[in-house]
Amino acid sequence: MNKKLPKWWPFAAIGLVAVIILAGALFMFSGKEIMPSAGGSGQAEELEGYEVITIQVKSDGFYPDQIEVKQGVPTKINFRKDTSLTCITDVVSKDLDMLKYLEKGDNYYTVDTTLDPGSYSFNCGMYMYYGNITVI
Ligand SMILES: [Cu+2]
Repeated sequence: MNKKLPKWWPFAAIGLVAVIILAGALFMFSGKEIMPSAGGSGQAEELEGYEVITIQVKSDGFYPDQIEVKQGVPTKINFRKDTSLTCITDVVSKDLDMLKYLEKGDNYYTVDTTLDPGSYSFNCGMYMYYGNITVI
């Protein structure tokens, strides 16, 4: 009990704890990355009763970049982002007054059912890639 520990003991203990925490953090981080795209945002989206149109967000734009939405039909657009290797971090639409940050995975945008028929354009936050929603 009274046996003296070496002077450096507290530092060794702190170092050991730091290593354990770091290893734990790394493990959790990699675990998250490995997990098969669990949606990213986590929260389950209510899709019941909605028409869902998926637009893939890729490194070189939106696929497809032209979609049609029927007026009055509850519709959600899923901006599906399967890669981080794209500069498209958000979708912007002046026409729709929309600004949406894109998480990795599914990103649902609910279309206003009262939109007038017509053409509504959207683009990436950098105004590099464009797409169009036609309400019919
Ligand atoms: Cu860009």
